[in-house]
Amino acid sequence: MSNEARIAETLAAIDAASDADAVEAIRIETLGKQGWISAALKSLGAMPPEERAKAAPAIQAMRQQVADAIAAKKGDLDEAALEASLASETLDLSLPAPETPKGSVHPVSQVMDELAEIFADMGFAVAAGPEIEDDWHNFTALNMPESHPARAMHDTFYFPDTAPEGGRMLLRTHTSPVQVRTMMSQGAPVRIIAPGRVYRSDSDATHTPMFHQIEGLVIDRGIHLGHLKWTLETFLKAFFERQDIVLRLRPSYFPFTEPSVEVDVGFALENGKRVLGGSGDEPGHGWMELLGSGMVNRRVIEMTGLDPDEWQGFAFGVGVDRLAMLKYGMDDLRAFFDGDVRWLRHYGFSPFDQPTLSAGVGARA
Ligand code: 2NL
Repeated sequence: MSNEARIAETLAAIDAASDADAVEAIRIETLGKQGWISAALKSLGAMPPEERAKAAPAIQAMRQQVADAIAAKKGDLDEAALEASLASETLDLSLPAPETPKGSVHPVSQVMDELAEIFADMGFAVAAGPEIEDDWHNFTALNMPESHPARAMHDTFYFPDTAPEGGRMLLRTHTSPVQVRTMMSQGAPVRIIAPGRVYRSDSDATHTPMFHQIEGLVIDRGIHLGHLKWTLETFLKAFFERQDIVLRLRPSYFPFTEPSVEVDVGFALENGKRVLGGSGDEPGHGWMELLGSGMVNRRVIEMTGLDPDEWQGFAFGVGVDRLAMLKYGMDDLRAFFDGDVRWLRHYGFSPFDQPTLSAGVGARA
């Protein structure tokens, strides 16, 4: 068969090929290592120069013709395959996408965020400080000297080492040392809340060795009990999202405040459950102890380097875990720190549900 006839046959076969495999088989027969066009090209090498110059253009042209035809056919087949899949496959955009796993916010974090939001609106900054403290900042500066009986009440976790200045190191038993540090470093006036972890060697159904506290401190000129009462009332109404919260202030004792005031809130019993709101003196109502507070003891103001005749203040402390339990109806404190994700799924809050005063400070279910 002449080369021309073979080429015509090859081009017809390429044209007739129905898939990529058939085209590939033709390529191997012609342009592959053992292909007949490759062999013809190789045979040029054995020819004398004049003969090669005469024969080469026709063979090169054959090679080019076949290569072009194969490339064109492959392009056609690819395009046809794409058309076919576009025609047969469908993408259902109405199907819901697989859900992205979302984390949730721990109730303690949720309540701390709510408190920060409420107090920010009253001009309070959030202060933080070390959880490993020294004796002086945790006790002495708060009017609890070495021998003070109130130190024993705190069930303190002590470290074996002592601070460079000689005081013992401990896990803070309250966040008050944060306030002491703030008064000393920034001076007066002060308007802060100090939320955080605190530690006491205590463990039963209502006490965990680590718990969360938030303390508030205002130091300014002419601060009196009225400011304390208004601040706590405004805070509790915003936090519990009820305007009918009624407070009862009772005399109490803390070494760091004088006078000291225990604050109770009125509640009603509804179906055996305590619901905050209304006076505790109404029939069927009661008072529940909620937090401790008072006017900052002048000895504390003095020890932080301020003049107690110029600066006065109030302070309060409240358990964050307890606030969370009251607001969101959790009944077991220990579950807060078990790390059981089933509990978190039940009580955890959406990270996208940020507390704001305008949209409501409480988490929506
Ligand atoms: C409670 C009582 C309280 C304070 C904390 C405080 C802090 C400074 C000065 C004076 Cl720097 N007082 N804090 C005052 C009164 C009570 O906490 O029962 N907390 C759960």
